[in-house]
Amino acid sequence: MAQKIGQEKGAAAQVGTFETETGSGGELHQLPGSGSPVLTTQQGVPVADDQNSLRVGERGPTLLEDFHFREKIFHFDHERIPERVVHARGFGVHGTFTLTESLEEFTTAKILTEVGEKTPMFVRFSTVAGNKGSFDLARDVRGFAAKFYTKEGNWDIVANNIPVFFIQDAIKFPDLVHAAKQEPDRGFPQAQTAHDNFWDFIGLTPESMHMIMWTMSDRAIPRSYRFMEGFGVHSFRLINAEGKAVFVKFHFKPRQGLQSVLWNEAVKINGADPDFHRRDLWDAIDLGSPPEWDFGVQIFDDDFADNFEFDVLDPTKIIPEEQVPVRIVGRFVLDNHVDNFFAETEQVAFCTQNVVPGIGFSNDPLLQGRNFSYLDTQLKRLGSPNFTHIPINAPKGCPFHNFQQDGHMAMRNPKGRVNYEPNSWAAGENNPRADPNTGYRHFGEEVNGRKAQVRSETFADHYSQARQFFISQTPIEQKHIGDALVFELSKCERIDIRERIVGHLRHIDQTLATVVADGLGLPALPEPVQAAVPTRTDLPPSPALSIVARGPESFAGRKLGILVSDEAPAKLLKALVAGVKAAGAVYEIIAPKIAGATLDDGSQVEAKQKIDGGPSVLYDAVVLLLAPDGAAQLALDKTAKDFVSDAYAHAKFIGYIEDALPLIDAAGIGEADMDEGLILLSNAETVAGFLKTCGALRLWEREYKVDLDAA
Ligand code: HDD
Repeated sequence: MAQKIGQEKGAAAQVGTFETETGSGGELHQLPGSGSPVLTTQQGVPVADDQNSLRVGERGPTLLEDFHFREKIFHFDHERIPERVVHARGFGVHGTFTLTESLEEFTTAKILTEVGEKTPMFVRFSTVAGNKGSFDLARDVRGFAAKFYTKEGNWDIVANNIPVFFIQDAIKFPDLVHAAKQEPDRGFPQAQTAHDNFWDFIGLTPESMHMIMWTMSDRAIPRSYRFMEGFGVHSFRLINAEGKAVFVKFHFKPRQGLQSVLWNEAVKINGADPDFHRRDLWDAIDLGSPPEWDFGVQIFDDDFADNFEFDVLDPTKIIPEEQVPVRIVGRFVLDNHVDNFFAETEQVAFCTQNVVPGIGFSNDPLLQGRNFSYLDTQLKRLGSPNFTHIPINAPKGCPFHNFQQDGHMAMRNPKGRVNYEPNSWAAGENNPRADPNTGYRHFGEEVNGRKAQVRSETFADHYSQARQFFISQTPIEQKHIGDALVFELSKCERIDIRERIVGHLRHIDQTLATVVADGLGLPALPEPVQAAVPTRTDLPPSPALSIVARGPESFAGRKLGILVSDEAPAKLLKALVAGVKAAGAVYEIIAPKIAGATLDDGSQVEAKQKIDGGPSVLYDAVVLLLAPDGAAQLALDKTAKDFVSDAYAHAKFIGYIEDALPLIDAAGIGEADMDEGLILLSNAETVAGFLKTCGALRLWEREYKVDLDAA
């Protein structure tokens, strides 16, 4: 109902109309001539003074009577809600899913059978261990939780960017998370697993070894959310119209390709831009190149499951794509910012139990436990069973009716007399009924057995797939895994904790175990820990598991950093900018001063970053366009030297002109270090060649050399 407010202010207030969130109309008084509404209390009372509280005399005490002051402070005091116990730091974005191939043979779910149908969706990316205010580039698993607002209800795939998990049974989740997060006495370290408690738990939990290979790999330091895969991890069920079920694993594959950063780079990015990942996604959407993913499924039947080398209910195992190919059946694009971070990113509530007809669960003990935990945690976090009334959590693609009522903050309240079923009141909008035909049906799987707290023997092999992952990596990726283990374990104070991990590595790969033992300076190679079953050495490498082997072939979606000085060559910069655009990439200008630079043709170029605010770790490749004076000056500047030496050490491609050589030299890159990754730019042709080479993203051979130089 529209109501008149503010009329009592007489001629001073103009009246307009507005829509409130609940859809009821109202009238809004505007401040004359300002185009803005008048500030009001939550009760709608117009406020005359928002700068001074009510007091006695000019210097006297504040009065309790000031209801505006009290309401404002009261509300502010309660602005925070508990952060998520894990995945606290997240970034949400809206998008659309489109089905390209029907899975009607396997499922009745409309989202997976109606080709061309567009389903709105919301994704929240996250890190796991760090608190809400931590940094984006922690070495960590990334959450990739997706909510699809389908015509048959909300479907959540609460995915990660890694296809396996640390533990096999949900009962161990609190221990895992306690061990991974800050140590309880000191409250640090923040957002990292490089500490005794984590590695102690891991060393005593051999089932985590496969996951450890992934978290110590480059997967745990992605270059951007845009360059990550997503995995539903568990085997789920698809159920068709005849009630028959198959197993399914869900995959999201970035159309931009996969990419990660180096650990040394991650450490520096966290200082230079703690919001690196969220800014990257925000900018990509703003610049009109929203990221897209292919949506794929691995479908397999019970026969396959019975004959597969491992248990398909074990969440520490994958099914190699070479064995069951990922069938691409859809695509999604993430192309819309949230309007309000709190309302959407913070308040979104994912639950693994949110499935739609035609999609069901397997008996994976981790999934079964998750189905309890997610619903439960939302009550704590959002404060009411009515969290489903919050717009980001409410179904969008379909009507919804039930007799659930009351509770804190109930925004949707049934009308009329009937609030139970069965009832003999007249049929109608407020009297919903279950539908045996289209309603959700659980898959009628036969189950029998003895009640017991047991772990199936089919879950006992903890090393074979860890080994398979390791041997599937390119040599540089294997080196990164070794480096990461040495780094993390070097942060552990207890030698026995370090040694126990090496004892596990001995079941995975002897060279890896030796390299890590050597990196830790252990006096001798520790004995292998006792294994339940011997490692299988017959599993072939799975090329799908490597990032580098599947690297992109173009520079599209990547970012070039161009360092310029006054008198830099305008013609070359123009060619670079055109080339970058043609490659579907973006660039940023970095200059000694934020005002930018005056080029050799007298034109002015604006800078996005001042040199110390735009270190080279923020870019995929860099160019040095410097005039002799500029190069000489920057050769004396520590941050400019770091810009070049870091780009070099991080194996990036560096374009330069002759006049920039003094800076390169000052950065410690002598003539003998000039490799094919340093590319001389002189004209449009060399610029085009440089950008083509940048498509390889890194000159990995250089990393070995840099590491040897450092040793
Ligand atoms: Fe979880 C959040 C992913 C195991 C309990 N989890 C959470 C989020 C993601 C995952 C992406 C963030 C959702 C968001 O952005 O709001 N979790 C996983 C994956 C797992 C997994 C892929 C293993 C395959 N989780 C797991 C277990 C339990 C939980 C075994 C408990 C038994 N997870 C939670 C939680 C969280 C959560 C405590 C914290 C906030 C929330 O749920 O909404 O309930």
